Amino acid sequence: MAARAGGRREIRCPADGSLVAEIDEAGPEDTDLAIAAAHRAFHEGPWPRTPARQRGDLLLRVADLLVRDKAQLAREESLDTGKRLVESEYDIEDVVGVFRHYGHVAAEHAGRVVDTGNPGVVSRIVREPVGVCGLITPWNYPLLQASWKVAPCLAAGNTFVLKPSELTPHTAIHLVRLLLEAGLPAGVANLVVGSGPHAGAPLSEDPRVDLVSFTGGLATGKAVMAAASGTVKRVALELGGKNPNVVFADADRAAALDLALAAVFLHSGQVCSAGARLVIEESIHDEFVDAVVERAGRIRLGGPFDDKAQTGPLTSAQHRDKVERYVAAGIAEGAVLRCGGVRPDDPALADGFYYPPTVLDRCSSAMSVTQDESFGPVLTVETFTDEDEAVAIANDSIYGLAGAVWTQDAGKAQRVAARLRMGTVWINDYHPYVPQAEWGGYKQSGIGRELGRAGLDEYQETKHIWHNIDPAAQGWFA
Ligand code: TXE
Repeated sequence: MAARAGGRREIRCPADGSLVAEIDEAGPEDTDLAIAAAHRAFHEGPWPRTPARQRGDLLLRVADLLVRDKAQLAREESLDTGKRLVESEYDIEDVVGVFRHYGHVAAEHAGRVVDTGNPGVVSRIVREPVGVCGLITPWNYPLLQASWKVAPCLAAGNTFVLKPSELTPHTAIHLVRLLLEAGLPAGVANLVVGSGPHAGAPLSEDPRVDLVSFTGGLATGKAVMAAASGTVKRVALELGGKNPNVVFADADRAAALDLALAAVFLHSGQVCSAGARLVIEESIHDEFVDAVVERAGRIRLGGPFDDKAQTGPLTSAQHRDKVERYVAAGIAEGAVLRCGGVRPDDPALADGFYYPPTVLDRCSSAMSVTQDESFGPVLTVETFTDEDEAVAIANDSIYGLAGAVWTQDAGKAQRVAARLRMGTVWINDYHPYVPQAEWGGYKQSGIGRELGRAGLDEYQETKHIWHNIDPAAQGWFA
């Protein structure tokens, strides 16, 4: 329905500033209506009481519809984000995988029976939906981040209000249409498209919302958590990271080099798990970093439909300004700029928010560039001389989302992986994930987990039902 708030917002493609669409802008009154609908659907509608197997079947139908609409969805995602079409296509395939996964596991975690030692008692632990969920998602992987929340939320029998980033709403709109086409009852899925402070903030505050799941920046995550405390909501947060990619001298150099570039420059660094800190053994620093710089300098920038482009623009002018300030701060603190660091002068890129792959060498954990998340194509380089120092540098962060270790010594790889305080550790790899495995952060990277079994648990309450089949007076106060 049209937004009551009455505002309009232009969505522009970050690759060239072209107008993608002008859409209604929701405000607090729209979010209020959406929460009311979700609340009604939860307490009066059929969805929470629908057998879990049927809920799973609906998710599998949604997966099929996503496959049917893949080309259109990928195009929408690329126009909103500016990312290469091929990357959007990969993203949609991942989204399909997430819906399939939760479609299959929806009925698997029904609970358990507890042995009370009394055959006259049946004691059961059952899993129930949490209630009305507020789902707030960012602009870097718009549909993928939404799927990580929407699929388990529905599998568990909840209703929701989804608030996608105001910069990238189109695939969320498309997804909600597909949910309805697949047969989701009215009022279960609700969408508000608007700014965080206006359309999003009520989701953390409203007493009718039982859970808020947020993916975005640390500062906003803290605000969401503080606002949610007023009604003691469940809170799930994924707040990004400053992720170390630790390379030992005995690593497979060709693979480590290749993945060190992909770790940080994929999607121009706008990835929560980006390997933005190269932590490298001093003895191979010169050779390895020279090669990184040489290859980073050859990465070709371009828009979504440029077949030769290898990465795209940043999401907005403000975000590019942030990345520029971050690089300037690093240089002022003593980092050595090895490549990038200035906007491209190619006139073909002039209307987009492009920023080149940038390498800052000779950094240390004391610098802001190794501590603050740039969320741009900026690699910092730090060195170590032994295993303990590598671990200490890698863990020297308020974040703990992900990291990698590269070595051909399996014992060393496992020792280091065990000592890294992060939710995901890759050994001799970077970036892969599967929907069966949990994703989330230690420390200030967040609270809770998405994906995997824990990703479903987030959306379930746990109830203990004690059934005394053969009651008898106890005489306690006889
Ligand atoms: O994120 P915000 P921004 C990091 C990255 C980036 C920084 C800021 O470092 O530079 O965050 O990006 C909604 N109540 N990440 O400002 O504000 C907002 O509308 C409720 C990491 O774009 O966190 C959007 O839908 N919602 C990250 C969502 O929050 C609010 C991905 C995320 O926006 C709100 C993106 C409020 N008061 C950025 N204010 C990751 N973890 O992957 C805003 N929002």
